[in-house]
Amino acid sequence: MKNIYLITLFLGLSTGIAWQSVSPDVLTSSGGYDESPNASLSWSLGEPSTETFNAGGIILTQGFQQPIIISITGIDLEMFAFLEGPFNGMNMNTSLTGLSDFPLLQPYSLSPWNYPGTEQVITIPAGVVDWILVELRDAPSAVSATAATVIARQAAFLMNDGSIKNLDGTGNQQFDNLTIQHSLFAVIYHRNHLAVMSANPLTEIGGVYSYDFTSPSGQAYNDGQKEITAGIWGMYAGDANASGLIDITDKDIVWESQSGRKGYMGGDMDMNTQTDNRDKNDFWIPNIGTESQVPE
Ligand SMILES: [Ca+2]
Ligand SMILES: [Ca+2]
Repeated sequence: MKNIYLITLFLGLSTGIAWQSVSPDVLTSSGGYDESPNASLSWSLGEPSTETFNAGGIILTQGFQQPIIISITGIDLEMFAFLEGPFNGMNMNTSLTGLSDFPLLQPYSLSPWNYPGTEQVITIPAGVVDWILVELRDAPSAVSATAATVIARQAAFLMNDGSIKNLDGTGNQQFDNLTIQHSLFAVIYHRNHLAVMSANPLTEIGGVYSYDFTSPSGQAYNDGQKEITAGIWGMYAGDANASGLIDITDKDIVWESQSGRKGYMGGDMDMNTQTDNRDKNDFWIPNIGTESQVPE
């Protein structure tokens, strides 16, 4: 009997189906599984637990009470977001990648992100606006998707059309070895814009999880975005020190020390390579007092 089970599972993998069930199941000649809101019951006849198989992230225990704990071996992420600063009414400017100090290594290893990933490229793909940091949270609801529910983080490229791509600039982001128990929520961090979290769970079709932060309204949790043109939403510019709050320190500590200079800097809020009065007047001033709505 065990051979049959293994063959079935391997067939599932080879067809590329994105497994995500973590509910218990019973695989015997006679038995079943049922659940109500407060209890679950599984049963089988004449099968003590005898053996556990482990292959390719799948654990199968044979016999009575056989939990099938299936780790997703890889999911695709297809998301869209805009940044207020570089947004030009249609898409986003890509001026930063022309800088000699545009980083080839992901820039989120510093505080407050402290992300240790080694994402790195040799050349910057065409159409890149900037590096961003994507975080996945696994929770029953948005309000409960706190920092304690983080299951993965990954640096990626934000492209000028708002799409978030892997390091070749064309493919979806991919995450390996995830186990999802509830629903997936995504948080997007950027160096000098306020982070956002999806107001709703990501939508899954055939192993591709999708979310569009740019429209319609209310896509960011707790209305954490700004309408940057009619019917389009983007992340707030002006958080030059990435504190999660746009306030006087962004101007006094960061912008003032960088004003008049060219380069990859937090004070360059519109991301046109130059830190100057336009950054302060057009982005920092209108957004003073705005705070990230990502659950802590
Ligand atoms: Ca700040
Ligand atoms: Ca600027």
